[in-house]
Amino acid sequence: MRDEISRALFAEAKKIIPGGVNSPVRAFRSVKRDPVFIQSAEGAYIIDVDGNRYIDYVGSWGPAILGHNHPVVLEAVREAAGRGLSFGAATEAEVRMARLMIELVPALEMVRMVNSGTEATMSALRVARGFTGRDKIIKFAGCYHGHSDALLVKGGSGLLSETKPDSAGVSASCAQDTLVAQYNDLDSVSRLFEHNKGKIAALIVEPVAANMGVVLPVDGFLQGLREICTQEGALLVFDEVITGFRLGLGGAQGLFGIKPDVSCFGKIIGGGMPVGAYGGRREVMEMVSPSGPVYQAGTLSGNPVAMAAGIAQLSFLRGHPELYAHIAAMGEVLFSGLADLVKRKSVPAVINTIGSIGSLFWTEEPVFNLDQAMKADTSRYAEYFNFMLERGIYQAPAQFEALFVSASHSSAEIAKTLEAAEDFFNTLGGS
Ligand code: HOZ
Repeated sequence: MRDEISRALFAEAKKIIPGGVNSPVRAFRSVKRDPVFIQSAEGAYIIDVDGNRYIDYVGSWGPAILGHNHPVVLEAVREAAGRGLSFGAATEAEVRMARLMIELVPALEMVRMVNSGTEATMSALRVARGFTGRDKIIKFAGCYHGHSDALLVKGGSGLLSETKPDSAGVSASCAQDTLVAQYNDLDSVSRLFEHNKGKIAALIVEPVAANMGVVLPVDGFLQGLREICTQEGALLVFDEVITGFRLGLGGAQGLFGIKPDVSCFGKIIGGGMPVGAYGGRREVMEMVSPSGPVYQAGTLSGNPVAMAAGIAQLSFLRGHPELYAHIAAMGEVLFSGLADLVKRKSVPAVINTIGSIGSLFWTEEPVFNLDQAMKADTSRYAEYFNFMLERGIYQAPAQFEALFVSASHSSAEIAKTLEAAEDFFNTLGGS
């Protein structure tokens, strides 16, 4: 695999961009090699600046659910861009987008567009505090909700490749109201509520965790959270930045039949453009300025080109519900194929999957929370990643991330991926 141009770009980037990248996981540090720089993408493939072509299981970390550069999304972007890139004023597209999301997600009565998942979760919690008049929030170890100060406590994603899952630069006062529970452990949640009676504004959760690798909620976990929050007068906030419009049009909340008070979205709803959104019960959302006293604003919020991309992608998904069956079927072939291989080759790994997302953890024990995820052998993941990359398979460059299958992946790509994985497993000297 050629990588001269990527290497040269990285050398230059490191001089002028912190770590050479604009988001830490992209630096490939945890897979112990320099990153490849991407030049273009089409369907299920991405192509780097050295001309290497890979089957892509990152999909821009989720947005590319239809595959890269889907013609419908691309055309909508071109058309909107022709009419102006940004107005900083209200547009019809924002109304259409809000209407579309409200029609598709039953728990949404009102929605506010922002520019990223980080903004969505940060704003959702501010609203929860404004609504309840309480300060504290609960999050789960290993769940990642973007990089706002109060949420960079025991975070997932890139933080798990750092020395500790917290960030420098977050003041003690910002973090003191963030309480941390164990994923899939309702007792740990109840204890926090007991010790902080009447003080907890909201509990935020990834209904399927996908930033410590994919970790599924055990039976009754999400329902239990719903009940505790209702009982304690706290808002239940679902971070559906990854699962929204991926696990079906209704997201994880539709799949598991839970109605959160507030939901956060990003990634897919922007069709590849920077978009986030938060929404929920009318009485809660009416707290947001200028309806109510909770301030939140943005020059590029509801940007017309971004709205066009999001509307095109969501409308296409709504018009083609069979796509969900297709991506879930492709996910099933991939992840059950990997699970079969793991068993057949006696490889020390477990597969966690739901629909079109999944993770292979290099550990033999089941993974239901961060402690179990952290037992994974990250050096083995690095070897696996590098082997697969050489074979033209682009996976998440870190153990604690998800793999994403898109509507553009076909059996041919999955078969090639499984073949490469089998060859890697053979190098491990199993049966
Ligand atoms: N936080 C993303 C993974 N969960 C990575 C974002 C990026 O590097 O683009």
